[in-house]
Amino acid sequence: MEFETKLIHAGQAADRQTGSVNIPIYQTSTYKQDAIGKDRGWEYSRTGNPTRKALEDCIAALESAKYGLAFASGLAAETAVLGGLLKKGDHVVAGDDLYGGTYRLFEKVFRNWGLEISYADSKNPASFKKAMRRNTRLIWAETPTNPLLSITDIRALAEIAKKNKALLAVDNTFATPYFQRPIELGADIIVHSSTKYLGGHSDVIGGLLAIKDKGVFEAVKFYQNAAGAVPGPWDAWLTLRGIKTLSVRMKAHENNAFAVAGFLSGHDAVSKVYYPGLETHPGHALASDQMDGFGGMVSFELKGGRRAAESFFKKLKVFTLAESLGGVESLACYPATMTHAAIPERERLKRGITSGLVRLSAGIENSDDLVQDLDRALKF
Ligand code: P1T
Repeated sequence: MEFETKLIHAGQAADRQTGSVNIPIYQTSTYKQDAIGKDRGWEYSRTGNPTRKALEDCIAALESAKYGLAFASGLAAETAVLGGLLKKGDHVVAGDDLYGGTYRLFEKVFRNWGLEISYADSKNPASFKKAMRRNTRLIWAETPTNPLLSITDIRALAEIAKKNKALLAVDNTFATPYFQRPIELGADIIVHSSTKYLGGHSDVIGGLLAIKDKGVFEAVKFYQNAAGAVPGPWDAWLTLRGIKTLSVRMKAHENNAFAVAGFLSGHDAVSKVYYPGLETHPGHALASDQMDGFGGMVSFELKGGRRAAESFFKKLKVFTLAESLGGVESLACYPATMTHAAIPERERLKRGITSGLVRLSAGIENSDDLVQDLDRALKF
């Protein structure tokens, strides 16, 4: 089955009882058992729910994985990977450019649980190799990264992980499986905030995992049931509904991102544009190789720093100043005080998240309206 067809059909056969072409919302917490020890495959909705299962099967198919798991949020999915697979004293190497909430989870939660965590240059596989220790169990990478859109070499990290008997987890939230399927490049675990492009309409919080191997799946599935951060059936259904249009939306997001990145590249008020689709982006060749497109996220640096940013955000009319990304509407974000505020200022600046950095999520509106909005807002 081709990708666009999987979006509509994977995990979503017509309902056996009624023929409903959409998976019903099984809004139930529990299931009748016919006798002691005789259930019909479902016992309690924390453990399993048919609507959630459809979503889990769907993400597995989209990511070329065998197994899928759904969670109440992206961070709940991340927690299940670390909580289900690692124990005190284990070491994680993570890329240094990543969502601020992921950094906070690593630093403020899992470090207290006894995990060792260190960071490597997201752009440089040699830096990951150097950071490996005898007790390294997991490599963690976002690519493209949030918010600087750096590209990490998935094949190279997969090789490093394999040599060291560690697992490679890739956060594929920005690319989505439409543009990138890391398991095909050697990754073991795919992480998604389905709050973003997969859901696609800024109306549901969710997280998904796609997993290659049975043993890894079973450990994380055990954690999912034991810890319990599952999505309700309604949220699972909304996410499935969003996924159906992923291919048409991602093309539109990307077209608009190219228009926006092109406009910003020539602008006097802008000192730097981060978009992997631009030939000037240092990760462009690698992105062209390991991705099928470049996505809908664009970041840029304002020459005028925070004061310019304040004026810029105030003048926007089509872009909305808000956290999150990947919805049909265009959003603009100020990472330093919003999505990456959890990273201490010194660390943030070292990583390139400056007071002039703006992150845009190009929606699927008309590109002329987006460019005109930016043009107006950049007149200081
Ligand atoms: O918000 P949640 O569904 O828990 O997902 C967390 C998460 C994980 N991974 C990446 C790459 C993310 O971007 C996020 C959430 N990010 C934002 C809310 C944001 O505006 O960047």
